[in-house]
Amino acid sequence: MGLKIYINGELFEKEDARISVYDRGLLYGDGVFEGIRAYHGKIFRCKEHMDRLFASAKAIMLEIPLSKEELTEAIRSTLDANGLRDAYIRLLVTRGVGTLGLDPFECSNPQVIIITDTLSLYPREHYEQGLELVTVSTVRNHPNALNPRIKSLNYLNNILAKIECSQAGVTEGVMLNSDGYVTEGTADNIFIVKDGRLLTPPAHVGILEGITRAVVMELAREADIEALEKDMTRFDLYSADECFLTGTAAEVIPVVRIDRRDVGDGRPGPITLRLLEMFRNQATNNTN
Ligand code: PXG
Repeated sequence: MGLKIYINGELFEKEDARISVYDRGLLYGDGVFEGIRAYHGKIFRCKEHMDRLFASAKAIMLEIPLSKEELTEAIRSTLDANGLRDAYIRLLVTRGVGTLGLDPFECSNPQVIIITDTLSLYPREHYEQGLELVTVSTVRNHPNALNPRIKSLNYLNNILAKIECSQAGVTEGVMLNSDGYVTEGTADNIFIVKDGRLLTPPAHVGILEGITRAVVMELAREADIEALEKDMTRFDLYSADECFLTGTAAEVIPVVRIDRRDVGDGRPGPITLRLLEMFRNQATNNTN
């Protein structure tokens, strides 16, 4: 039996799961989404993902037709229908079918889609050897244009950055904002360690406030590591002792080289590895 996809309360076989070509998610990227993970049958930080989805939807004046509880239940039943316990969950809400015009108020049939699938993990070498990054020339969306805090279905800003990474022969990159401040990776938040302190860019520079990012901040404090949000430039990356990225799929992934400069001694750092271990324990011990 194939994979089952949830669309508006019904389950469809993957091949039969279809959305209209008039859907505004397709026509304009008009919608919001979440990337969530289940570990051992439990949805990791479900409340935080629901809160972020509803905040994104509110920002674009999109009314989600289900409550947070109903959506959570829909995710659970989709996981069950697919017999998945360790999974990647993609939850989308589009504004639905409208006319070809821009006006969102012509349209009132949001489409709720839940895809649950097996997780494609990053190769183990990435964790053991660490990633090489470049800073890309594509500037992160300006918060006054399309705020990166909104997890919208329009990811072209990030995709353009990802193209630059591929062309530079690296897997990930760092995006700066229009003032040159470090924002985040293409789909991950960034952290550095400097003189024993953990630093990450604040929301106002233009980032998606990652759920993994928040968990790592909590874990650092538990481990008595000072953790704070701070504006940083490329200089801060180049002179960092350690660096890592965080995200639902990646968890915590060490960075060892940035723009051809070694980070610290060019190997995954001790605080990075400690936080990765703490994160995995927390995710798999179901204490969230
Ligand atoms: N920044 C951006 C721009 C993101 O898209 C994160 C940070 C990390 O957030 P979380 O909440 O996951 O800690 C994301 C994550 C994927 C994938 O398949 C991930 C994201 C988007 C699209 C694909 O890894 N978002």
